[in-house]
Amino acid sequence: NPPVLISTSPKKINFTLRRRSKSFLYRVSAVFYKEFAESALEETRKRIVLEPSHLQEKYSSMTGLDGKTELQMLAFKSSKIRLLRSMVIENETMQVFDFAGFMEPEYDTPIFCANFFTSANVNIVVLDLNPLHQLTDRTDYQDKYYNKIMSIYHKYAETFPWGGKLTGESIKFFSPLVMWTRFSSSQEKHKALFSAFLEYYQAWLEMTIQVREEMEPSQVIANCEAQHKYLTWRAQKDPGHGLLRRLVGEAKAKEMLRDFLFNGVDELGTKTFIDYFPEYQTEDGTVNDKRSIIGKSYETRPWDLTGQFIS
Ligand code: BLA
Repeated sequence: NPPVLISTSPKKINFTLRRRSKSFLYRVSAVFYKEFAESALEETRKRIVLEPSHLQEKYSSMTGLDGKTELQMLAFKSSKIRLLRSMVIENETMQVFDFAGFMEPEYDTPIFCANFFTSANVNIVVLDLNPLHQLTDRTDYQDKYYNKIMSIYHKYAETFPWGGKLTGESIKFFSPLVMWTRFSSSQEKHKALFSAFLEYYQAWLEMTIQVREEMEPSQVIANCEAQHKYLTWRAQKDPGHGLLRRLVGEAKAKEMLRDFLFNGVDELGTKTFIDYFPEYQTEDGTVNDKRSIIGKSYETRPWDLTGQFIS
C-alpha cells in the first residue's frame, strides 16, 4: 500500500517487513506432530481396543534442560501390539516426531516406523513399515506384507524423492515401501506428509488386524530375536541420539532410549550389540562409537519399481 509506505519511517518499514517475513516463515514451516499422533490413535481406536501401556505412568511429558523444549510421550498396547508409542519434541527452532509400533512376538507383522525431524527449513523423514525379517532371504515375507501395497509408495514417490546417501547399515532395516526424504518446509509438503503418514499407518494397522498368531514355537522365537536385534540396533545407533542427549542429558537420554523408545531391548533377548553386529567390536572389546562402519551409501533408491532389491 504505497500511501502508507510514504508516510512511514524507513525504520518502521524495516520492522514491518521483518515481522511479516518472520510470520510468513513461521506459517509455512508450522507442522503439528502432536496432531499426527492424535490422528493415528483416533484411527486405531476405531478398529481395535487400545489400553494404556505401563510406560505411560513413567513417561508423559517433560521439559528439556534448556527450559524451553517440550517432550511429549504417549504409550499404548493392545492384545496383539506389544507397544505403540509416540514422542514429540518441540521448541522454537525444531520439531521431532518419533512414532513406532511393535508387535508381540507371536506375530511377524513389520514394525511401524515414522521418524520426522523438522528444523528451521529442512525436514528429514523416514516413514516405513520396517521388515521384521530380512527381505533378501525371505521372499515369502515380502510377498506376505509388501507386494500388495507398493501403490502407497508410488503415490508419494514424486512428492518425496529419495533423500540421498544414508548410513549404509540402515538400508537392511528398511523395506521397499520406505519413504526416505529431505525437503524444505512448505504447507503443501507438510500436508502431504500428514496424508502419507496416515496412509502408511492405516496399512500397518490393517496388517496387525489381519495377522494370525504364530503357532510354531521356533517361529515365535525367530520373531522375538528379530525384534530384539532391531531394538538393539536402534537403541545403540539411532541418528537422533546426539540431539536427545543435548536436550535431556546423557543419563536421561539413555534411559529414554532403552526403556521407552526402544523398550524391549533389555527384556526380549540377552544377546548384546556386539553379538548381532560384531563388525563394531573394537580391539578392547567395546562397541565402536562410530555410527557406521560401511559409511554413507545408496545415492539412489536401491529397489526397482516392483520393490525388488537392486543395490
Ligand atoms: C538423520 N535419521 C537421520 C537419517 C536417517 C534417520 C536415515 C540420515 C542420517 C543417516 O544417514 O543416518 C532415521 N535411520 C533412521 C531410522 C532408522 C535408521 C528411522 O536406521 C530406522 C532403522 N531423528 C529421530 C529423532 C531425532 C532425530 C527422535 O528420529 C532427534 C531426537 C534427529 N535424525 C535426526 C537428526 C538427523 C537425523 C538431527 C540429522 C543428523 C544426521 O544426519 O546425523
